[in-house]
This record gives sequence, structure tokens and C-alpha cells, in this order.
Amino acid sequence: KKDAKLSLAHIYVAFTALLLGGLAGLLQVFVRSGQFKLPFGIGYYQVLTVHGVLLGLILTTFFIMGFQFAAISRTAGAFSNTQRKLGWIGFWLMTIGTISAAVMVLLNEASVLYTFYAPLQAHWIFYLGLTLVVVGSWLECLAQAMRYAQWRRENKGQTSPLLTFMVVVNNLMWFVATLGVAAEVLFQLLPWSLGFVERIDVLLSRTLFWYFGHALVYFWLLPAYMIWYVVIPKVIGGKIFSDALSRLSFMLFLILSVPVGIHHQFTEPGIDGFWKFLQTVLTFFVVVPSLMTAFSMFATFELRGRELGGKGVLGWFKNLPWKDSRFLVPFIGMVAFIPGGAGGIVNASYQMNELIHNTIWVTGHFHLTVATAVVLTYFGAAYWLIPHLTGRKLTNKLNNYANVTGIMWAIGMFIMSGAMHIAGLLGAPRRSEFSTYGGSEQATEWISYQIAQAVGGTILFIAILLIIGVVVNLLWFAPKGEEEFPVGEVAEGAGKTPAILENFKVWGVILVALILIAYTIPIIDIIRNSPLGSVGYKFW
Ligand code: HAS
Repeated sequence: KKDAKLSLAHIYVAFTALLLGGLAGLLQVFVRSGQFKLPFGIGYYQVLTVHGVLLGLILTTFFIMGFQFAAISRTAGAFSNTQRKLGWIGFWLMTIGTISAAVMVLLNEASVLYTFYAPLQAHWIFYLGLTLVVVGSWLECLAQAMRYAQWRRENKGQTSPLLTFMVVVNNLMWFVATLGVAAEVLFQLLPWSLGFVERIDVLLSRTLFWYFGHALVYFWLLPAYMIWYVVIPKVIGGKIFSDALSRLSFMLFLILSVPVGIHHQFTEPGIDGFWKFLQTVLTFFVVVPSLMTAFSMFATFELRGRELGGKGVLGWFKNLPWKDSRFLVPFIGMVAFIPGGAGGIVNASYQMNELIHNTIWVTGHFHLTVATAVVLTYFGAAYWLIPHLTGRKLTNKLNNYANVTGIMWAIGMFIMSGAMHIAGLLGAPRRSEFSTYGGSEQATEWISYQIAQAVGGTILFIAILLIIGVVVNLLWFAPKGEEEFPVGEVAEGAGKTPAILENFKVWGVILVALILIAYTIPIIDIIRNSPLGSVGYKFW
């Protein structure tokens, strides 16, 4: 019960962020349609920052941490008082940080977008707020790692519970990745915004951000994969295809998520083409664990569908529990991840990146990946996690509403993200207000797609209102009862998990080696060639 409280505290913040961030998104698509102007002198970039920070950074981090506390408590056992206390300190640091950063954005003192690298500058309180969010999350990761270590001590020589193991891998990746952004904030952004230094190196700031930024997207994705690998098999009445395959895919994410950040910087001068190419190759490697995940999910679905009597090549498909929102909502996310992932491969393909970089195609890409595959899986999980934590039931009626949210999301996102992809290929820039660019013929081609984005965005906002309605019911009004936290068992024929897959020393060494290979020389080059001197900033 005590762990449930901690987990729920995160869920409250996450869904508040969804409501406010979603509203900012609605304003966004309206402005870009050219039919609406923001009132009261509110700036476009102010709203875009609210949208990106609340949904990309706050909804995700809080949901992930809340889910992970529940996942460990369920599979490794309850947290000790000390571990839980650490979790609460982390939670409050994150919450205070979020509020401080949000106040600065609302005062228009931090309209620097969710990527917040230089040359855009924010008030120092914004950077301090984000630092508190990161430090708070570190404390929470520490609490979760301590619970895992305790389990290992108490169960010597045994393979740890799969879900707990996955949480630890995700946290380790997060910790290593956040070192980059911590360096950027502490050594560049904070001294600069406080006025201690006058100029900082923009390329260094972007490179440190993207060292963190791509692993950030996998920090969002891995909790969704935890649900796909461990929860969904139980929900459909099947088994986890393979424990070893699941662990291997997580370890591959651990070693490959960080040394690929330069694929966000293909167009930037100042980084030699060789390093861009090397990180392209590493990016193609990081696609492999997602392909393994797709394979594993198909296998789980097919095995279960056939067990229920499905015949023929695809006959098993119709036997899956289509009316169960715990399955349907994340499944819609999985389907969206197929075009989303394919788009990612286009982005990563060095030369093709020239075509789509800084166009609204990229926005379309991440609305399929994080804003559909990932968040629909979170919502699908929230529909059983919240009643599990509050001691209530997901009734049939709420389940039906939950299914409607998934379907509306699919329709809204198909229209919005589809229009973004096409407009992007026609050259429409991302992160810009509505403009006809002096009546340019090319810009007029984008307008109908921008109107389509507003239509899709409106459907998405209505879906958000419905989601909040379901969540509020599950928190306070649904009938009392018991809702299970589904945890799948591994299929009988899956084979034993090799111990190497839990050897963090081996994987840790590979991780550090890959980071050093991918980043040492590019960073030395950036600093050596910086017009601002050896530390990347100037005091005058
Ligand atoms: Fe990305 C930009 C490359 C995945 C998020 N990405 C972004 C940005 C975000 C983002 C937020 O290389 C914008 C950042 C900014 O603000 O500038 N991305 C990739 C690649 C992958 C990828 C190679 N991205 C993600 C994920 C994200 C995410 C995941 C969030 C969660 N991305 C890029 C690149 C850029 C980029 C460049 C920079 C572009 C630029 O120039 O600015 C890969 O990880 C994708 C691999 C995925 C797959 C799909 C596997 C499919 C599965 C589903 C199975 C389905 C089932 C259901 C079982 C290969 C697992 C079956 C049922 C049926 C009925 C069919």
C-alpha cells in the first residue's frame, strides 16, 4: 500500500501534464492552420515549449518512474522504508523542479523548446528546475537499484524477475545519458544564463544535448517494451516468448542508445563526416533490438491465437482479445510503431536525412513513435495500473470508453501525423508559425496539410479529455475491487537464460568503450576548433 501511494503520486503529475500539454498542442495546430492567432500576447514558442516540456519530459518521466516503482514492488517485493523515503525525496525534487521550470516558461522567460540547447537562452531558474527533475530521477533510480540489489542478495545465483531487471537496465541507460545533459547545464547553460560567462559554444551544447537526447527516446520506449514483453502475454492468456531474447534486447539498448546522438546533427558543420558515418552504422545496430521485439510479439500473438484454435496463415489473428483495452490500446501503439520505426530508419540514413531534417516530417515521426506507440502503451497500462493501485475495478463500461480513446487516438494521429509526413516531404519546416513566406508557391502547397493537422489535433485533444475522464473515474469513482497487475510467465520451451545476460560488468565495459569510440574525437575536435577557446566559453 505504501508503494502504491508513491507510484500514484507520479501518476497524478503525469496526467496533469497530459491535460495541460495537450491543450498547448491544440493551440499549436490551430496557429499553424493559419486560421487562429494566440490571444493576450502569448508567444508561439512559449506554447510550443509548454507542449514539448510537459508531454515530452514531464508526462513521460513521471509515468515511467511511477510505473517502475509499481513494477519492482510487484515482481521483486515491497520497498524498504529507506528505499521508499529516497523515492519520495526524488519525487518532491522532480515536482519542485517541474513547477519552477513551468513558471519560467509561463512568464515567457524560457521559450527555448523542449530541447533547450544554445543559442536560445532561458532564465537560470528554468535550467535549475530541469536539473532538479534529473537529480530527483537519479534518487528514484537509486532506490529502485537498491531494491534490485537486495533481491540479488536474498536470491543468490538465481535469475532476477524479468520486469525488475528491465527497470534496472532502463535506469542505468538513463543515468549514463543524463551525464551529457548534466554537463551541458552545469558547465555551459547555467553559468551563461547567470551572466558568469558571456558566450558558450553552441555546437558543444548541441552535441552534449544529443548525447543525452537519443537515449532519452529509448528511456521513453523501454517501459513500453516492458509492457509489451511482460504484461501483454498475460493479458492475452499467453506466455512470454523468451526470457533470454527479452533480456538481450534490453542489453543491446543499453549499449547502443547513447553513442548514436550525432544522427541528430548530420547537417551540422564542425563534426567530421567519418564520425557521422560511424554513428549512422551504430544507429542501424540499435534498430536490431526493436526488430527482435517485433518478432517476439508476433510469436507470442501467433502461439496464443493458435492455442485458441486459429487455423491457417493468419486465422489465429482474430482470436486475440480485441475488446480488452489492456490489449487493444497498446496494440494500436505497436501498429503505429511500424511506420514510426520505418520513418526513423529514413531519418538515420545519412543522405536521406538531408531531405527531411528540420521539416515537419520529423514532428510526424515522433508523433508516431513517442506520441502513439509509447503513450498509448502507457495509457493502456494506466487503465489497469491505476485501479490496481487504488483498489478499484476497470468496469466493462470504463473498458469500453478506454477502447474508444485508443481508436480516436489512432484516427486523430493518422490524420495529423500523415499530414505532417507529407508536408515535410514538400519542404514545410518544423517549429515555425504559420506563414506564406511572402506568397511563395511552395508554401501555399502546405496549407491544406496544415488544416488537416488541425483536424487530427482536435480529435486527439477530444481523446485526451476522454482519457482524463477514464483516469479520474479509476482514481476516485470506479467500484471498489481488485484489479491485477498482469505479469506473464515464460513459455515452457524457451530455454534457460544465460547468466551473461545479467552480467552488468561485461555490458558496462562495452557501453563505456562504445561511448569513448563514438564521442572522444568529435568532442576534442569541437573544443579544439571552438572560437571560444579550450573550455568552450568566453568570460568577456
Ligand atoms: Fe527517432 C528524431 C532515428 C525511434 C523519437 N526521434 C526523433 C525525434 C524524436 C524521436 C522525439 O536518425 C525528434 C528530436 C528533435 O526534437 O529534433 N528514431 C530513429 C531510429 C529509430 C527511432 C533509427 N525515435 C524513435 C523512438 C522515439 C523517437 C522509439 C520515441 C520513443 N529519430 C531518428 C533520427 C532523428 C530522429 C535520425 C533525427 C531526425 C532529424 O534530422 O532531426 C529506431 O529505433 C526505430 C526502430 C523501430 C522499428 C519498428 C519495430 C516495430 C515494432 C512493432 C511491432 C508490431 C507488432 C504489431 C508486433 C524498426 C517493435 C503487429 C500487428 C500488425 C497488425 C502488423
